[in-house]
Amino acid sequence: MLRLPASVLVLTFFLALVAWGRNQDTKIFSVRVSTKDASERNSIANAGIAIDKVFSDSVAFIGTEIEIDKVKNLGLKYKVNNISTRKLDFPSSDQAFHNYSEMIQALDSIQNKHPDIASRFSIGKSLEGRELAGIRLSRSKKQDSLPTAIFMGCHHSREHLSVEVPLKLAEYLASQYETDVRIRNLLDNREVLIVPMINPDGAEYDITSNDYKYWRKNRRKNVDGTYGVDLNRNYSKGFGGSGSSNSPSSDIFHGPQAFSEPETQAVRDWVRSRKKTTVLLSFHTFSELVLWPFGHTNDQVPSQIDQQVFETMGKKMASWNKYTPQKSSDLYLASGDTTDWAYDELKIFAFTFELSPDSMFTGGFYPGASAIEPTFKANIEPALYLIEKAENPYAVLKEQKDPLQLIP
Ligand code: 0X9
Ligand code: ZN
Repeated sequence: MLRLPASVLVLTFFLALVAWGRNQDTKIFSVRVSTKDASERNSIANAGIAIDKVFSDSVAFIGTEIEIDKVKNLGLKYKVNNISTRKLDFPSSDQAFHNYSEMIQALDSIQNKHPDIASRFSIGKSLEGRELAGIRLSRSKKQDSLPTAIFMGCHHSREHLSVEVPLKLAEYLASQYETDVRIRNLLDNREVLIVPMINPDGAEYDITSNDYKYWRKNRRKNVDGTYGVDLNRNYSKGFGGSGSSNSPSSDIFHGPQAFSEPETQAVRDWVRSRKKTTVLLSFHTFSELVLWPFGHTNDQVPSQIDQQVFETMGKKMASWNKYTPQKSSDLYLASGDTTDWAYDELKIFAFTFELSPDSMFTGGFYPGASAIEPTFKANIEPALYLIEKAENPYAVLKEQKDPLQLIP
């Protein structure tokens, strides 16, 4: 029989207890921490906490007693509100949201109704074996012959609204093709690829009981018995740097190495293979922000022209959805996200949108079904703009030269 030293057994027991606690009766708190500046915000992110909302004088996040202890140790002032008793019910009150199988059915239905322009595809499988399904919208049958725009949702499981917006975008584009000249023109001359649920295992887990679980990561079983890797910390650019954690129990655990997860591997291989991709949008919630790279460093992207393209496109899109446009790192540093990788490796103009609501006091991750339609509507024009500009994102710099501001 294998004999282990007592200290190892005690440690194992302790870790198992932490893991069990985190996954069973863990109390969940909404926490508001006073912060003076970006460096205090970064110290919180560097403690392994996933910041959900940045205010001028504070930040807010959802966490457990573990995260509250971390804030205590940083010596920052904070207020907590226990939200674990709040009952929320995805199946009844939030029925309009799509669970995994409903999302698949919705994609099938778009394809069945519009076979000439819509076709389903898969970019791979999640850790638990769910198909990572997408829909391709284009009049052209020939793959990789037209400028391509990519939209993704739900890297973070509790951000269910980030599934609905790209799904509705797919339905909208397909249904308007016959009647709307602008949409027809776009789909005749572009490929639009939409994968609404990058993290289906986490999304399903978040709704497995009648209480939402505030689950963010995927469902990887980590070496210490805790669950989950933060998929938006698992890409390679800046992997393991500021605003990510090497502690498996952290909500911003980056995983054992870059692209350790099947979901991020699938995104990587798929995006790499679609050589005509020039623009990409990864939907998240919440805070109402339009973000662009870099997020892992305060440095600008190396090309000043590209930086101007990001800023011009970001601000233009924000003029329609009324979100706040900013470089990701101005919010807080976070390393290993989708957009830093996509821009760095493939020079794709990649954006993150933090959708509605604007704060946790107006619904946070669970704003209710009434948020779906207005949030989608606010983001139609930004999405069409991205698709339009996929042909040559650099052209936005010429259009910008409008000293009399005649262009609306
Ligand atoms: O932290 C994230 O992954 C994103 N926010 S969320 O609340 N949806 O988790 C923001 C990523 C943008 N990147 C940086 N802020 N650096
Ligand atoms: Zn997110």
